[in-house]
Amino acid sequence: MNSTAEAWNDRELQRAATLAKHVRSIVGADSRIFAARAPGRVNLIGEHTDYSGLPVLPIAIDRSTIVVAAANSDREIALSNLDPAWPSRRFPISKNIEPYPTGDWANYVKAAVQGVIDHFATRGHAVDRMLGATMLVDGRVPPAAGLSSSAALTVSAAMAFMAINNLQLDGIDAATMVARSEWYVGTRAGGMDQAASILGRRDHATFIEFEPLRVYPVPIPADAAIIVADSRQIADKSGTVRAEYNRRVVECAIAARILGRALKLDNVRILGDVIRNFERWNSRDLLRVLESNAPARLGADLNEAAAILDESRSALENDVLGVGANRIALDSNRPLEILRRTRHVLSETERVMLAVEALKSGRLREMGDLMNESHRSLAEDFECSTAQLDRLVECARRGGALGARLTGAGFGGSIVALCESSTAARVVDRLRQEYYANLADSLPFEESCAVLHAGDGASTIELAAA
Ligand code: NG1
Repeated sequence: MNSTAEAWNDRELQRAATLAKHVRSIVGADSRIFAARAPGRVNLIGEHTDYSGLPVLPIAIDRSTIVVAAANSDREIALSNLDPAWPSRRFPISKNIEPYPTGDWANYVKAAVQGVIDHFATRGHAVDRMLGATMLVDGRVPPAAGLSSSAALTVSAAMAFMAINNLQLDGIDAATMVARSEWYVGTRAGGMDQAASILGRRDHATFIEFEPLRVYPVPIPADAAIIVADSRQIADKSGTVRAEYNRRVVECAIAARILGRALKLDNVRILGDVIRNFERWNSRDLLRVLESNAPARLGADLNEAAAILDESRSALENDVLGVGANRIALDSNRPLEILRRTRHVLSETERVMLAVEALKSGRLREMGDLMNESHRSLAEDFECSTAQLDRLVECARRGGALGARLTGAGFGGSIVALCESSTAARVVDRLRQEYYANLADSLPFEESCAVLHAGDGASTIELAAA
């Protein structure tokens, strides 16, 4: 993983120095101090595809979380945050770290530490020899806005904990290790956020493939500008949004199994497993197979799905809902939308492949069209847009954006818009006048809507003694 200071700008180095001063005042001036920075991300295209093991095209953004850490002798993580809204926490290092109640910010750090422990314990490192850490966090990725502040926190905390314990991993292994960290907090997320945060590259989008994880940087044309605008509708991952998200994970998994059975493929769990069996495929043909083997909607009690798959319902439940504390609870009053969700995921995958080519050859208009189509598909088939997100997207397009779409899980959060650099100011202005001017809150506009740049992925440095 990147361990040079190149990825740090002066402001970030300054932030790290400020954090280090606080940490030294706790642990003493002689301690070795490490600083890990991890950026948030914005996804250009490839939404709700990662947990099906299908590709995405995000950028790491130039907004980051920094964790400064020093070893302590208590075998504990003593955690605090520069922002007093996030209370200090302290927890012991152990093989199985119990999560705090749902919604506690420190669960992301617990997830990170647990991820590192799991990874290295299975490779012969004794957990009872791992050192504790005093950690101070400064997060500048806006939370609940679709910019993956949670991945920025998890990645920076994992890297800081690794640095304290002199544990090393390359970027791909680190991204694989932390990919599942959101599972700890109950969201069945794919690995996009962590991979983008770790493996992003300045001025490039990152084409990410899963299983196995592979990344390819795609240069962003110099005349392109990327605008991110927060709807200010909170997409709170610890409540209903998590239930909606996990529901879609289940819908996609059931569709994959039905396709796998219909096509006589072995070991299919996710839609990516289906596609990896074919050198060439297209969404239309696969949707036809799905349509002729299952109704478009299935009962949420999984009886019908189990009958189609010729499996016992309890085995299917254990497979797709999971077992234990984080088992997904489905609202049984609504049917599972098998066909529409699959139509989104497969067509989105086709769009991602086209988007990579469009971006590579500087065809911004085509890239914009693909983003518009992605939004339509997310709104109509995946049903994860909201009236606010739709309005923001419309405003951006009216202002001259070549394309605009919701980014992240949706159900609130942000949109991303692509435009020519020369039109960026006009688009931002339009959003200000048509969307933000009508909002009742008094949050500064600049915090919600900005031109963002693709920045470097995460890295760790050791800070010189005071
Ligand atoms: P956001 O909403 O930005 O956190 C979520 C998932 C991603 C991906 C997108 C949808 C989490 C932490 N991340 O992103 O893995 O599935 O939704 O493409 O849930």
